[in-house]
Amino acid sequence: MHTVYSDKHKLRDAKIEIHEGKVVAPFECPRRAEIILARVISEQLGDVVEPEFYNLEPVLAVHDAGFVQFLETCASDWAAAGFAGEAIANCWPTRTMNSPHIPEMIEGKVGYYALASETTVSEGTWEAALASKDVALTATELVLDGQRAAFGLCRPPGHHAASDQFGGYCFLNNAAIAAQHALEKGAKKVAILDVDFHHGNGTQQIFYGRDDVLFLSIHGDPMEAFPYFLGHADEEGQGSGQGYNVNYPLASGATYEVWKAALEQALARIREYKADVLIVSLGVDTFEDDPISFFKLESDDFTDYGGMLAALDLPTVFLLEGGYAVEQVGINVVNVLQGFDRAAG
Ligand code: OKP
Ligand code: ZN
Repeated sequence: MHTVYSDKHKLRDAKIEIHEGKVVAPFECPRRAEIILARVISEQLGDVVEPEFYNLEPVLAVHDAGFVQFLETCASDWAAAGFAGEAIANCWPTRTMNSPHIPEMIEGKVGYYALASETTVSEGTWEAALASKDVALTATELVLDGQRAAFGLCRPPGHHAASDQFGGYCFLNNAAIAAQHALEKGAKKVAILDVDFHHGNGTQQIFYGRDDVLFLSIHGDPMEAFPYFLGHADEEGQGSGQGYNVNYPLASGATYEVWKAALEQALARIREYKADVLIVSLGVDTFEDDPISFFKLESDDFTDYGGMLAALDLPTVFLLEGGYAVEQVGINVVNVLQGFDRAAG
């Protein structure tokens, strides 16, 4: 299958992340994409192509205009305020402070639009996020134009980004933008299967009230894992979206056997839904050696489930999300794609 890749991911190169009370080098770093690209090439997965350029229209179809404007100028507004470091949320509207007013001061704005504080908005982040959505849209377009599958090597990732919130290393929700684009291009039903270790809270929130996008996520139980405040099994959608949101939270230490049982249920639900297109939020932080996650998948397991995804027999768009065991991230991502390609014939 083709891989869509842009060098512009390198513009997302934050210097800090707050992790376990320490300032660390971000887990979500440019090297991740370099290693995955190198593996795509060395394994001859298929052609590597540049993304087409898309404007903000597909972004604004799922994200709030004020949020988008905020992201665009956040890093420069922060610098203009005289702050020397990277833009970071220090305080935000909590359960006891829910005034609708949006602060004017950049520090307050960052808090308003943040859902977590580990992720900074650094110079170049916005340009990289824009390129990442171009990668996602171009991969989607390849599949809508008749390719069996395509891989969008997105960086930064997207699945934590909600309609008006960033965080969890995510700014624009690439999978949501891609799904909405597929609908606008004539698909009637899109399934988004999120296999990243973390719950795709942003994607869930964006489509929670809708039945034209089925969202399914297999992830670390939010009682124990980020993003903590969404991703429970009792979140099933609302209104006409009731029944179109499906969460499979799994406890710490889940082996491939446990994880695969959840995947089988998810695949059965996708079959029943009769989707026109499948979008896979492909995070490989389910890997046993991932530094911030607690599942136990081994490298060969990724090949195995890639084959299971192919058996759905749907046009399939793979979009990169997480995976932080940097030395193995290329092997694990490409294993999924090769497993898919081999089974798809
Ligand atoms: C992004 B993606 C762990 C805190 C986790 C953020 C994780 C974001 C993951 N102690 N902080 O879903 O891979
Ligand atoms: Zn993740």
